[in-house]
Amino acid sequence: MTYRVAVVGATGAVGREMLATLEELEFPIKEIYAVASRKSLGVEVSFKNGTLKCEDLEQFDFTKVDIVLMSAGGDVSKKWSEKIGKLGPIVIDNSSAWRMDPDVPLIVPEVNPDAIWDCKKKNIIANPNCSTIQMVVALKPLHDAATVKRVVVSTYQATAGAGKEGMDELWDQTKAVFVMGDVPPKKFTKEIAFNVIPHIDVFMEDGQTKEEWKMKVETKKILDPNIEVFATCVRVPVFVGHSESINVEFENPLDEATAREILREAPGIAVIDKRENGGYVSPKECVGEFDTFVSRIRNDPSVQNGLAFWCVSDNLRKGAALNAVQIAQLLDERGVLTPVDA
Ligand code: 2RA
Repeated sequence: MTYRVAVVGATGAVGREMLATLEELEFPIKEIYAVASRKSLGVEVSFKNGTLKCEDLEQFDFTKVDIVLMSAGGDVSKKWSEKIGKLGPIVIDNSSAWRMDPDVPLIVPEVNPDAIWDCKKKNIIANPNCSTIQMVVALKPLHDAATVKRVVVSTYQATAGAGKEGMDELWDQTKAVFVMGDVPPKKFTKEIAFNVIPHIDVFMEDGQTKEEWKMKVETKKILDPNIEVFATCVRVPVFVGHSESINVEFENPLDEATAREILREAPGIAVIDKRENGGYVSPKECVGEFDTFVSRIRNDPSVQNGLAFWCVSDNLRKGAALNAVQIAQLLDERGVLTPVDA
């Protein structure tokens, strides 16, 4: 069984990773199309041993595909996803546009695969925010074992989360320091080179940022509405790979050795946790990897049934493209779609 797939936003950092991930996971493709805004018309993007020429989103005939992997930002998704869904294909959208819509499932395949059938309401599935995905992949097996009550998380988010422009700003400002030049902040609110910025996405009325709010509401929707989450999201001068320091309070006792064993067995997780120099994973080592890495697992005696750990993942892969392609695999495995040659 093979599928006709369109990648919308194919020239962006995540769009390119989506194409690379479809190829690496050998997703069963009958036809593949690269789609982008008119300004990218004709731009070539790599796929397998060749290239695909980008087609214009406004002109593309979506009735000829089964699955649309969409990574073109919230405004484009709001304008297009519902229209495309009505034409027949299932849209897997990487933006925040549909995540909290009650008629749109928000899916991390290791956590809530059964929500896949809810996609039939609008033919849209939302891909969660990158910082939420890696956290819920790690929390899920621990929640099954001891019931998570409350999570306090601080993130260390790479510039790739702000797209190619974010990475370029880090690169240009870093180079400028050595030639005594000046590259003023554009994508970020302060200089990102040799700095950290405790601000991602817009501020909300209560003082939290939208990125912090997303971690809370998305965790509730994906994993359990009873879990309380308090997040502080920080941009750091890293190109790719988000890191998180996660403190969890459980309903029931869970010691660090048991937690380590549970995480070792959990899907999508690799535990690297040696208490010695370098016996943990930093963002540089997770680039291009599919797993979410967990290190520094410790009991937290400052609270009853407390556990702390460090969690690192490639935000362009599991945090975006890989999770989207795994959702497409789930559609295939569960028989949600009728493929073209069925
Ligand atoms: C960021 N979470 O890192 C965003 C990307 N989805 O800015």
